[in-house]
Amino acid sequence: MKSVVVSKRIKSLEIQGARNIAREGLAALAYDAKTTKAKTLSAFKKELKKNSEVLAKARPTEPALRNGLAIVQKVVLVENNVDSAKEAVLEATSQYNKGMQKAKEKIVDVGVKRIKSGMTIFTHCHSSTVTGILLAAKKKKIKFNVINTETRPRYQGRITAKELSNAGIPVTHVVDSAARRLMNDADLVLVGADAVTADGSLVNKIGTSLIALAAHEARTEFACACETYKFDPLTLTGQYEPIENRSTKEVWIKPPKKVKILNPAFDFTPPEYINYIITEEGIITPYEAAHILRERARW
Ligand code: RUB
Repeated sequence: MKSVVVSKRIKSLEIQGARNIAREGLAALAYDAKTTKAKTLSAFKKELKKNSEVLAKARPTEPALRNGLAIVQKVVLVENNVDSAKEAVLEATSQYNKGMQKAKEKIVDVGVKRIKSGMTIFTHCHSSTVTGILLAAKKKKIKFNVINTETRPRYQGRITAKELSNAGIPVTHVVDSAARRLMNDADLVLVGADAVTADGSLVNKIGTSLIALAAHEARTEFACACETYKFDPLTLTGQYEPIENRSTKEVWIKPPKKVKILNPAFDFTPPEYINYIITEEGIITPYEAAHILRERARW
């Protein structure tokens, strides 16, 4: 079952970042639907539900994937045989992935206008949306520097540093705790998102909220690049965004017996620390998230 294999690759961070997780997760769901041995519609739906649950559980803080999985579950409801249900799954997953790709392209178009020659951009973790904007700015011959954090405990910052520096962008790589020390050197903090909640909070890699605090104190602009696909409709109905706690071994393999380790993967940055969110619908304030979520009530 590809969904099981891909969910393991997502859990281990071999596939990381909200967009990649959503894209690969939905592609696996589509593959399993296409190659199913289910003979009846109810067996097909049961298998689809099980695969969706396996994928959704791989990383609980990923509404971009969850929203896509929910759409797929919904479209099969009206189908009355296995073949048409298969077609519906393939069509819905492909539309969703195409939509996310288009959204990223629009975000890059908008975001690139925020990068000016001479600027220093501070980023955290690895967001393909953020690197997409920075690579596009480089292509436009805009000369800027990047400061990026290593992103403990899994060092996704190294992916960012390699990607940007391979493209010829000057990168200064720092430990996470150097953020406040360097904030006065930055003109803009630009991070990605795993989720945006109905109250306008940003859920992103652990440490993002500390960086936002430092940016706020230094009067450095703090922005997030995020498709509205990552806005979480469950938070509109009162649910809290779940925060994934990862294996403590990522932090310390053999800690002393009495030391308790916690390894939350994400944190909440409140809207008052976010200047704007770059979405495929243009630049919005975080407070507009609830409005956009209400418009997306079909989810
Ligand atoms: C990645 C992370 C990224 C967002 C956005 O965390 O926090 O900033 O997922 O990424 P992890 P993208 O490495 O734990 O998945 O813009 O690529 O969707």
